[in-house]
Amino acid sequence: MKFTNIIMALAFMPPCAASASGVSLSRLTVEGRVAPVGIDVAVPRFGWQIVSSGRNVRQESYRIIVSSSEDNARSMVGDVWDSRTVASDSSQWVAYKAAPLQPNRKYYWRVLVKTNVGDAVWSEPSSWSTGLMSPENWRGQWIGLDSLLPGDVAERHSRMAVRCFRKEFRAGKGAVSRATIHISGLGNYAIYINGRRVGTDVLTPVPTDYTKTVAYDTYDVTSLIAGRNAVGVALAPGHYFAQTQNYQTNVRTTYGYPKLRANLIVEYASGQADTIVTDSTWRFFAGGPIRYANEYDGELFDARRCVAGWAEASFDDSSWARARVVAAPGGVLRGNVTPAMSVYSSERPVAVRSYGRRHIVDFGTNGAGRLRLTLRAAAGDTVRIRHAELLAPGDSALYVANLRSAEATAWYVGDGRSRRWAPEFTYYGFRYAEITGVDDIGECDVVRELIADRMDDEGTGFAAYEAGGESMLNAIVANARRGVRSNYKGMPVDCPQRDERMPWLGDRTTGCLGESYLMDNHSLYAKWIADIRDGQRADGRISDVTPAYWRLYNTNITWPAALPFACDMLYRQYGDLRPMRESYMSIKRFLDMIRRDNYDGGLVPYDRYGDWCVPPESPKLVHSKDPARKTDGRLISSAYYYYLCRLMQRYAGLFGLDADAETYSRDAETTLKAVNDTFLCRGRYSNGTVTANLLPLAMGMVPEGYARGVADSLVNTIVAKNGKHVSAGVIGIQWLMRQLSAMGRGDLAYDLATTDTYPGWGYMVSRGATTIWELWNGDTANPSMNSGNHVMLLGDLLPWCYEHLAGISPDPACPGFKRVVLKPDFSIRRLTRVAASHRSPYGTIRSEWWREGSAVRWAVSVPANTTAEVHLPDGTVRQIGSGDYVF
Ligand code: RAM
Repeated sequence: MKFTNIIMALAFMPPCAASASGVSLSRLTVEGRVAPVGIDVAVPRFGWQIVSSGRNVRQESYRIIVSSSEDNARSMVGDVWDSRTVASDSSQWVAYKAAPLQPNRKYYWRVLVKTNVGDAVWSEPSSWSTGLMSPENWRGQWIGLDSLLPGDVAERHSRMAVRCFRKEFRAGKGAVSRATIHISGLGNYAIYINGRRVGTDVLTPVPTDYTKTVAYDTYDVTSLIAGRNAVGVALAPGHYFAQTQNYQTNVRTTYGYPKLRANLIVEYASGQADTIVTDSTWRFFAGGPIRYANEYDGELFDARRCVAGWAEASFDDSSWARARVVAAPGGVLRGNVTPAMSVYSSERPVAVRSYGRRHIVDFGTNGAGRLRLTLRAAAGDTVRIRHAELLAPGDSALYVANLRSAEATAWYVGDGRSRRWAPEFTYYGFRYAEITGVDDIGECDVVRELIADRMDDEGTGFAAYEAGGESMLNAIVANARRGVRSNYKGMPVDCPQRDERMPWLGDRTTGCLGESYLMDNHSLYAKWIADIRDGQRADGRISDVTPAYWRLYNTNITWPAALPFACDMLYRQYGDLRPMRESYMSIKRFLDMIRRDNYDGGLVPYDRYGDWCVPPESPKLVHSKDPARKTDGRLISSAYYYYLCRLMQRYAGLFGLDADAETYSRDAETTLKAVNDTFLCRGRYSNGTVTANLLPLAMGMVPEGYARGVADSLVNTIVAKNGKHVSAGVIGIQWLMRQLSAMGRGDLAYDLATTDTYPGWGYMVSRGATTIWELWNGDTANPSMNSGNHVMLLGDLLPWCYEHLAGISPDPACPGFKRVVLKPDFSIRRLTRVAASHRSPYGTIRSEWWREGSAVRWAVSVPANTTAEVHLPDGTVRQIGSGDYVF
C-alpha cells in the first residue's frame, strides 16, 4: 500500500464519539479483539484507543463499566462492574475485577476517560460474549462413529467421506431473545441451521493437540431460529483423522475418527431457555457428496450425491443411522482462542491458456486457498483441478515435483445441474491451476479465494524509494506479506502446498516479530504459545513441530526457542505479559532439560539443524556440504542458550523471582566464557562464517576489546568473500540486518537486501517470485525440499525495515509502544524516502522521511497516551508527546 493511501485510509476512520476537546475513544477491545464472542478467559482484559489530533494528550484516569444489557450501558449503569475512577494512564490490558463472569452471556461495556485536555469522554458501548467458560457447563456428549466406513481408507493417502449429523427441535416457549451455539467438530466442521450456513469461518475449529485442548467456536444464531428447526453439521477429517495413516507412525500423529460436540442454547423473552445438545438422538449419514477431504491430496465432490434439504426441518431422515456416543478427544474445550480462518480475498485469473478441454489459469501471485467455480457438468462427467506454484518448462503444464506426494487436486463429478462450488475442507498453495473437463473457461467463472486467519492489517504499510523510483524492498515486503498470510492456518505453518504444512517452530523465532508489523498477530501467537505448552513433554522436551502432528522431540534448542521468543514478542510488541507469565515454568523446564541432557561445561553440544539452508555451493543442492559455509552447531546452540538465559534472567526479575534471576545470570556467564574460550580465536569466531561472527555480536557476547575486530571480520566476509550477498541460513538471517544497522553498516544491509543477483530476496523477485522461497536457490534446487512459499528466510528483514529504516520500535522499558523510539537509519545514501505506519495497541504510529537536497525532512505521528523519543539526523534526541510533527 502506498503511504499516501495509508494516510487517506486513516483519515476516514470514524472515531466513536468526540468531545469538545477533540478527544474520542475508539477500538474498544476485550483480550485484544473488538467485540469478540465466546471468550472463556476468567479475567478478560480491556483496551481502548484515544483519538486526538492534539499534542501531548495523556490519559489521567479511566472508569470502566460492564453492564448486563445495552440499555444499562447506554445509561451508564455498571451493574456487573463499575471500576470507579482509577487514576492511571493504562489503556491496554486492564483486567476485569468483579464477580465471576457467567457462561453464555453477552456483556456490554464502555469506558470513561479523562485526559489532560478537557472533559472526560465516554466511549460508545461495546460488547463481548462469554463461552461456556468451564467443561462442567457443557451438556450432552461427543457423538460420531469410531470406525471406518466402506470407501474410507486408512493408508498413507488417507480417504474419508464427510460425515453428516442432524437434529430437529422446536423453539416453543415464545419469542426467542437470543440463540447461541457453542460447537466443536473434529477435525473440521461446517454447520447449518434451517439450511443456512452459520458464519463465514472456514476450516473450523483451529487445530490443536486434541488430547490437551479442543478449540470450540461460538456463534450468535438468533436470526436463524424459527418455530420448527433443524441443525446440520458436516464433519471432515482435518488433522484429527490425519492426512496420512499407518505411515511413519513413529513420527506422525493421528487422533481418531471425526466427532462432534455442540450445545445450542435458545433463550426466550420469558426468561426460559432450551439447550439442544449432541447425543444419540442425532441422525448420521456419510453418503453425501464430499467423498473425501484430505489437506494434502484435496477433495472429491460428487454432485450426484447431494442430499437436498438435509439441514432443513422438513427433511425425512428415517433412512439415516443413529449417531453414536463416542469417547471424548481428551482435551479441555476452550472457547475461541483466536479468530477462525476466513476468505480474505477473492480474485479472478490474470491469464487463461486453453488446450482443448484443459485450461491453465494464472492468478499472478502465489497464495493459499481454493478455487470457486460455476460448473455445469453432465451426470457422471468429471472436472479435475490441479494446483501448482509453477509451470513446467514450456508453460503448458503444471510443475508439481515440489509438492512431493501431495496430490493437491480437487475433483468435481457432475449431476447435470449448474452449481457454484468450492472444495470446503482443504486448501491449496498455488499460483496456477489446471482445470480439465470443461469446454470453455469463460463459462465456468473461476475465482480464487485466499484463506487465512482473520487479522487486522488496516493502516499498516511500508514503502521505500531511491532516486530512480521504488526500492526493491517494496516488492520484497509485498512478497513477505503474501507469504505470511499464506502460512497462517490457525497456527503458523511452514508452507501451504506440499505434503507438509506443519507448524515448525524454528521458522517463527524472529519471524513472529517481523509479522507483527504486517498485521495484528497477537491472538494467533497467544494461541500457538498455549499449543507449545500443551505439547511439552514431562521431561521438558518440546517438539520441533507443535501441535506435534509430527512428533519431533529431541534436545535441540534453536527451534523450541520459538516459545520464549514468541512470549517476548507479545510483551514487546503488544505489552501483553500474560503469555510469558503462563509460559515461564515451561521455558524453565525446557532450559532445565537442556542443562541436564545437552550440556557440557557451559557449551550446548547438540544442535539438530545448524544454520539451516545456507546458500549451497552448487545450484542444485538443498543443503551445502561445504564445511566453510556451515557454522559449528555447538556455537549456534550455545549462543542461543546464552541468549535465553539472559532473557529468562530479565523476566525472572520482572516476576520477582530473584533466585531464578541469579541462577540464569550465573548460567549465562558460564556459557559466555565457554563460548569465548572455545570459539573466539584470532579476532573471529570459529571458522568465521557470517553466522559464527554474527551471533556473538548480536547477542552481546563479544568480550570488550574484541567487538571491533569481530565486526570487521563479519563485514569483510560479506563484502570481500560474498560480494555483498547473504551467506546465512535460517539462523544467521534472523540477526543479520539489525546487527549490520546497529554496527553503523545499514548501507551494507541495504545493498544485501536489495541486490537482484543470487543469493538474496531481490534475486527471488528478479526470478519472478511473488512469495519468499524456502531456499536461496529455490529456482534451481532439487524439488525434494523446495517450497516457493516459506517464510523462514525472511529472518529479521521486516523488523529491520520498520525499526531501522522507518525507525519505529517500542521502548523495551515501556513495551507495547506505550513509549515509542523513533530512530531511522538516515545514513543509507541510496534511500531518498521511507514511509511506514504501524498499528500499535495505542493507535497508528507513522514515520516518513525524505531528502531535500542535503537536508532530511521527517514527519511522524505519535498516538495519544504514548510518548516518543525522537532521534534526529543531527544526532540530537528529543522527547515528545502524542501528535503530528514535522522535523
Ligand atoms: C523443513 C521445513 C521447515 C523447517 C524444517 C527444519 O521440513 O522446511 O520449514 O523448519 O525443515
